[in-house]
Amino acid sequence: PPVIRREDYQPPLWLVDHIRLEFDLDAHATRVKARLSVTRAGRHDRPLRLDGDGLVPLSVAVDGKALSPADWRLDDDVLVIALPGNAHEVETEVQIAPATNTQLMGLYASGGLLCTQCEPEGFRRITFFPDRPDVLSRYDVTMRADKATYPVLLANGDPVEQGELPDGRHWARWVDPYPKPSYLFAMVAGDLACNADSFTTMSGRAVRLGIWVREEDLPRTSHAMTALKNSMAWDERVYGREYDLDVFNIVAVSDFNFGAMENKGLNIFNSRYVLADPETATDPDYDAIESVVAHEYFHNWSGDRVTCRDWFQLSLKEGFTVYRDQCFSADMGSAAVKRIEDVRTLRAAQFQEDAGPLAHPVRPESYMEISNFYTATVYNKGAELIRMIALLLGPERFRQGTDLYFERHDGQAVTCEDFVKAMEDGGGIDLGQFRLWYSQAGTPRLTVRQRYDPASGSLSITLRQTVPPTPGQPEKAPMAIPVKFALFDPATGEHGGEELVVLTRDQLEMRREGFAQAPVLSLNRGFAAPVIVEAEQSAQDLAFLAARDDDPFSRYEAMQQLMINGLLAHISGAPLESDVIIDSIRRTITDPTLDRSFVAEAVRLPSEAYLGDQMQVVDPDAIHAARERLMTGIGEALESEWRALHAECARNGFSLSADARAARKLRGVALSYLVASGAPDGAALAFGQFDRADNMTERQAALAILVNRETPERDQALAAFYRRYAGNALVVDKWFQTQALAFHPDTVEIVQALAGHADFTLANPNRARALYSAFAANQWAFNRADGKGYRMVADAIIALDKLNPQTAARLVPPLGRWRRFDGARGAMMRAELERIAATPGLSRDVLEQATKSLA
Ligand code: B3K
Ligand code: ZN
Repeated sequence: PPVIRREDYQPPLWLVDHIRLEFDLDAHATRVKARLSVTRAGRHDRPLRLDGDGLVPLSVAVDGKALSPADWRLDDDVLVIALPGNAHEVETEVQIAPATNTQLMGLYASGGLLCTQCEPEGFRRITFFPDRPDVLSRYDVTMRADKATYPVLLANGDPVEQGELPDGRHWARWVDPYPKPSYLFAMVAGDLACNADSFTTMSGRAVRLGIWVREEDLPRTSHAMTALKNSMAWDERVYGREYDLDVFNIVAVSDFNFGAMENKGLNIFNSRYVLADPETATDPDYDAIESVVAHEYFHNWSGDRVTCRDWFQLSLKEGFTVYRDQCFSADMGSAAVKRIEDVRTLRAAQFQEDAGPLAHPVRPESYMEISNFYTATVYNKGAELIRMIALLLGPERFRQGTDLYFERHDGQAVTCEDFVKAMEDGGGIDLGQFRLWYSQAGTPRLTVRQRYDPASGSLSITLRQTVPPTPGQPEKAPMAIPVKFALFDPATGEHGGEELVVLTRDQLEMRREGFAQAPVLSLNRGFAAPVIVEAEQSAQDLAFLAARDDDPFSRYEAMQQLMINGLLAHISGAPLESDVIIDSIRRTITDPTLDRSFVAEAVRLPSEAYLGDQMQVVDPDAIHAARERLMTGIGEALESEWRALHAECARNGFSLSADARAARKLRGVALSYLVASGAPDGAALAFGQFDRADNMTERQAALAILVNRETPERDQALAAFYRRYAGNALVVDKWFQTQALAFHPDTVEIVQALAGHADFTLANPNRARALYSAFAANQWAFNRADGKGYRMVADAIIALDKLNPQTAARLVPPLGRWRRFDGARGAMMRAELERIAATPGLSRDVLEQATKSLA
């Protein structure tokens, strides 16, 4: 497959000012008529080229006259028409079959619905069009369909007309006044019920809001609606951005490749990011709904009104919008805990990506298949870049920068460079060197050396940065890294103020005076820069920070580092030193001033995968054994504390208040330590919580603990859970996922058996991910020494690729981590990648990921 390069970008030769679309909808045979008003851009004599993907023109007409097949040609999938003048009306007609569209790109069927997904290149599966984000058009869409099967007809923009047709059919016309790229086109037809509400914007306009779901799901939509209204108010308050159409609709569908999609005025969502009630959704599910609803809504400005010039600029909208949704969630709940969660996600997904064969810059240079670049680097590292810009500018100047960006580029398709320039011009700052964050891949490493001189009472700190080589980038220039730090006086527990320095060269030396004894350094506070810090801090200093640091992220970090150091030392042969860890945990869980949600984060052990990331060669068995051992030690030493907490955090009656949610979270952590302690009543306690819970958070937490144990309660709970929720797809996904994530020696065989379960299907992305993505994230099970885990995932990739290449390709990166493991495991992983790459008829999506992973 050809490689597309950023440097080859050429502006479009033809523009489409307006498009009229007419759909005769039918699951098996949908007719699509398109009428494009095209204009020649600049002086050239090149033909019009309209992208298609698997389309055959039934007719082609120009300015009302039918063309003979001699007057157009198909160049691969592209429809090429030579046009004499500078402006023409071009009409095409095609027929497509949504029911057999298993890729879930373009127009497809999900449940009884017909719906669309066009980003990034799905519109060309619906009609012939210059399917690139820098061609912006006004859309006028007419839908015709059987009224009984498809009573609701939705598209972008505002509804303008509707009516009845003979034969039980009806029609609706939607017009979107805002020019938009084709990737934002959307349409839904089906039997849907509506949670209708309204929002009055800051200028006093009333907007009709609708969340459209299957009738039986209607009671589960109120949380999403609240999140939507909060998002609308937040974007007005924080960014001065108001909604711009008379209606805003969200539709939930059960078959969806991604989380959700920001189509103009008609967001289409994976149902897991819409539906929630206490019985079926956990607290993290509630949070995810809030943040995805906000994310898609925020795209209305950062994405739709100002969009991307080309797909290399994807982070322009995604990094910025992730940053916006992170700040929104921080404002809605605990900012401290939100930051901890976001950093954990960044490290788990993005740092791993940056350290492997698929590493790429936030603004990539080339791709074979753009769908493979909807990555943690573009999204989450992209968000960290915006966060650093916001830090460097401060809140007021950052707002001046975003105001200028929206004002200057409204209605345009622009680049990351345009964003940075607007920040410079609006905020009054030079971001020259900072731009390297967009072009250089790899996670910078920051090493810290401290020397305290008791005679002069001074401390010298040396910061050094290195950026590791990544594919195609053997050498790196030093980055501009903002570093926030504070120096604590161990005697008073106070520091003399937080400082921000920007490291711009390889090395920076600083001297600070006036310390009667060696101060304790709290570094990269708030995780201000997305870097790996290597500071050799003593257990004593870490324990001090874990107890005293006033930056909650750094306090959490110190605790985690204490645990990591203890575990890594034990893995390399030292006895397990758990006393300091246990003392710190004791102090944390008994500190009445701390938010329980924070406490739960701080006392949880680092994941096995994160421990693996700290090792030269990941040893999954040793990591698992050491972590379990520490878990047991902490459980035993603090058994009565855990028992007390577990009882104390129980609540009568469900509430979504912050306090109730924090209690549920800490209760789950207490239960996990209690069971790990080996207390004889552990399994019974867990089963009791499972059985009596009046909410999914506690039930699921107990189930996730029980699946790790060889006890009768394990099977009892799994059976009861399945019986209770059979038929609720989102909860059945949890049932699959919890088993795939289990610490159980037979997880490979269990997952294998689940793949044969009557409820399992590769055709539904949520179900496929619940089993295989979860399993591949289970470091101990996936990397079992016999290689069966690798083979199973490779088989799944090959099978899924035939149906849905995009979702199949997302399973490849775990196998691409082969360099991180011992020779035997690495060879087996490579062999599976080679087998995948050699499969005949492989998609471009999987081919790109497999071949790059082997390199
Ligand atoms: N913009 C969509 C991405 C969908 C792409 C699918 N390959 C989701 C989001 O980031 O909001
Ligand atoms: Zn997005």
